[in-house]
Amino acid sequence: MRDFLKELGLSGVNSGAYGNGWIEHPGGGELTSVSPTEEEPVGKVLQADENDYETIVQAAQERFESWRMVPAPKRGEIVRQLGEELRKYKRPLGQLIAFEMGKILSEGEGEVQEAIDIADFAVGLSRQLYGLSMHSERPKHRMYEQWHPLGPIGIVTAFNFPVAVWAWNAMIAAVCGDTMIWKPSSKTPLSAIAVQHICDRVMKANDVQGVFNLAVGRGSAVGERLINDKRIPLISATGSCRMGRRIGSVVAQRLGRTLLELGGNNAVIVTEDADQDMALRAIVFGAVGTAGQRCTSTRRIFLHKSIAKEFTDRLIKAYESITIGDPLDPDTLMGPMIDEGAIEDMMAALEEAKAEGAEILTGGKRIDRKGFFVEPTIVKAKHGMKITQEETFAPILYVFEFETVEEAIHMQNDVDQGLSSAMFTTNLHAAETFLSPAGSDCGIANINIGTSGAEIGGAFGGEKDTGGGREAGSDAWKNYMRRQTCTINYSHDMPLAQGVKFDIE
Ligand code: UN1
Repeated sequence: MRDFLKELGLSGVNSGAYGNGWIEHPGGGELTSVSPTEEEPVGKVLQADENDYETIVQAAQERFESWRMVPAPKRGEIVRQLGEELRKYKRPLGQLIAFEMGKILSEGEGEVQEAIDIADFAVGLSRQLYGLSMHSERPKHRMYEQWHPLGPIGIVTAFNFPVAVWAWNAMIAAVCGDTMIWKPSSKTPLSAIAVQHICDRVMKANDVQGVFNLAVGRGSAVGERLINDKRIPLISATGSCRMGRRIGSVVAQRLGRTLLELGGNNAVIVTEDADQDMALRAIVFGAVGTAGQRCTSTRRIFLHKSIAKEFTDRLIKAYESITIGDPLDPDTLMGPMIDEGAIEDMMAALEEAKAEGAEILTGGKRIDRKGFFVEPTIVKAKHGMKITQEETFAPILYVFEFETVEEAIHMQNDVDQGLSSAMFTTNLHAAETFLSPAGSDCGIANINIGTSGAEIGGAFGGEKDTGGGREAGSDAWKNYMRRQTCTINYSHDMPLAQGVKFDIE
């Protein structure tokens, strides 16, 4: 067993169910986590069944009754300790993420840093859960709004960010006074269990277990129950558009709230006057980083006609120099994809691209070695090709050409998804057009920065089929609370609003 697994408190067989404490023998069957590099088991997990699910929800409900009455800055103090504990385990947790998910170590550690950053943000936020006060139209009346905790919430996360995306939700929800049930991806359960061990220690020391709970389990035993459960007022989910449509409609039926962070089809526009060195580095990181498995990964680039040939040639050269291999090796820039299915999806997309007349400029093949390795791929495409409208979770980059900035923006927006976008330019007109109401239609729009690697301080999420949710910084905390408008009459009269008269004897 690798040292980092032991350091994180993991063993050969681990409970994947936690409701105010670990459930020792959850009944939902065994799940084996497989390293995409070694194609060997990392460890086993006992999944939650329906009864375990019920225990977990009840624990979260019960803890909510007291947690909501803990002053927010005191909740913040506990989240501060959690941030400290994450700092201590940054290295082994980064290693586990790299080992279980396949992203390179630097990105694995970066992901833990993202969790630490949002913990720090949440600590400050715990003293800033501001409501507005407004002037009443009636004499000696005071009106204000306040924000109260929402309840036990559900957090559904994907394999590609097995720790950070949970943290965006969990740290903010915790200072807001919510308790939570986390359903992580079944492809990365050990990363979730390792984080749960960290939470368990901190919460135990503060005698508030049951704030953070965990349910690794099948969709039928846990996922479907969670989204149908009226006791859970908010479901925050990250995943595919298909999954989001299902969650959105089920939760809407019961008039619950959702926060959806779904697929992206992110593009970079490079104008003729752009700093090409900068653009090149950002595009390679955006398209090849995490083996193209970020929701923010760069999937399309639009190059001005006058620079397209030269820039594409440089890009191909850069792609061919990428070191692919063991994500734990510090020289590696690209690790494996998550599993066999991901490779099949990538190859099917490339076949479709070819059938539509696209040309593969470099890459396109599976690498002949153990593990789920592929070559990062560049495809010359034309606007309107159907495959380029889809999010394939793989390192495929489609290259397009344009003549005017308006045309590039139109093509960029002409897809169903609306998460992240970027323009590389030194031209003020182009930059401001891109950022104007007639510009990018995405939730994230950057100038001279790539599409991936957002900081936690901003609100993160996107429009259209990306689902409309906003997580992490800015005022995303409002998703995790309920707003209450309060009017207080300190006069001795009973005036009605809008001057309505309703006098009784
Ligand atoms: C995701 O891929 O679901 O902006 C999240 C980024 C990261 C988060 C990605 N900070 O690329």
